[in-house]
Amino acid sequence: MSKVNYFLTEEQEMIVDLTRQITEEKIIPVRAELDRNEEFPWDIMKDLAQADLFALYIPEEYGGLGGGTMENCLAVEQLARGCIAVTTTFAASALGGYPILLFGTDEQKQKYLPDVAAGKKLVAFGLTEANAGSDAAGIQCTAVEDGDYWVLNGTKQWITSGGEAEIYTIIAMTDRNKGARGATAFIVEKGDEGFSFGKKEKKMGLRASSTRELVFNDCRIPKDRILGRRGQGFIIAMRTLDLARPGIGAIGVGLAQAALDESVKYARQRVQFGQPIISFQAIQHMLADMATSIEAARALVYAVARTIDAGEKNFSKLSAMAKLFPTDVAMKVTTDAVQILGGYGYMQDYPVEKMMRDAKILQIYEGTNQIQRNVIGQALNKEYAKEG
Ligand code: COS
Repeated sequence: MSKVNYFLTEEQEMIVDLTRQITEEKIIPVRAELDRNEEFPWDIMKDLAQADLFALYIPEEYGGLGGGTMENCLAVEQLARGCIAVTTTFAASALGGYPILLFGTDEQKQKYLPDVAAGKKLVAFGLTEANAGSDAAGIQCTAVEDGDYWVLNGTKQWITSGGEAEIYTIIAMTDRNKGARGATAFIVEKGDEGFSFGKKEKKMGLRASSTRELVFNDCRIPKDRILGRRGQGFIIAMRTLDLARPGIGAIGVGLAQAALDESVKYARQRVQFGQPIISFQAIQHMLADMATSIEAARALVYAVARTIDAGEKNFSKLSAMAKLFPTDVAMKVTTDAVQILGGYGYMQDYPVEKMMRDAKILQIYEGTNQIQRNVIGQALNKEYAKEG
């Protein structure tokens, strides 16, 4: 098979091989059942922990492997070829861990990251609320100082791995009248007084991942659980999302690739009008567009991931592009895959039905694709203003 040479290092090739193997042996055989039963993939999380994959993005001094965005993208791309509900559960722990990694004190990193790296504890990221989705600065959950404690009140909605994770990075308002500058980030632990979980959501796709409400009812946490400075919470959330979004793009690439693989296999063996349907130009052109857009998406994700790892500080626009394009590609490609498989594609007997249901979330979570376009558009406006 002719492949683009992305000049991966030996270590990166090993990550691809390892995650590919886990996908084939552990994820693909159970994905339909996990989806049907809406079952949290604990067994697979244990396999990923055993393979040291939770350690990928964490620095060595905190028990990690010291990998970067590129390594993370390579891993999730391969896992996403199997099931993006499983992959999202894995990736959400990195999303939850980034605020600690980026803004935690050395003590906080020592306390939390080794268990996260070992896969003993999952982390969840809590920003979204019922009335604050795209408008992330509109959160209403509050945190008030009370002696040696912070007291949290309010709810967070649609939190990935809610109830299953042990550690939660939460953004709450400490100064309501200051808007985005009035938010602060905190670490909350499962079992903290006044912290409980709401109902598990029923979803169109991504059904093996747990999506729940977090409820803070006079939740008291020690003062030293603040992340960064008071008022820095919105920036922490934005920087976290900037770092995580290329990973969502990589999940889109993996999912789209899996849908293309199924489509080519099917088109080669499905006979209509006396010949395999791949011999019809209508099908060939669809497959050609699918393959070309996937390769373009992959190249973009890898290029942005490498730019981030090379130390670029100002990457919000690039990161938004690396989320936007591949996830739109994933929606289009999985929809076309169902079309190529026709009636069979619409049935649960083939995996493309789940792939199309799952793909939709990629255009919504970690910032809708409309928000990504806003981020890109606003960055362009600023950049060209600077150039005069
Ligand atoms: N990195 C660092 N700082 C950032 C930033 C970033 N990526 N994005 C914004 N900021 C800063 C701005 O510079 C501004 O700082 P000053 O007050 O010092 O000027 C402040 O944060 C507020 O920025 P802005 O006015 O652009 O905020 P908005 O309320 O307009 O919101 C969007 C900006 C829409 C981009 C933001 O709310 C967003 O990303 N929404 C989507 C949220 C999301 O992804 N949710 C998914 C759920 S989490 S899985």
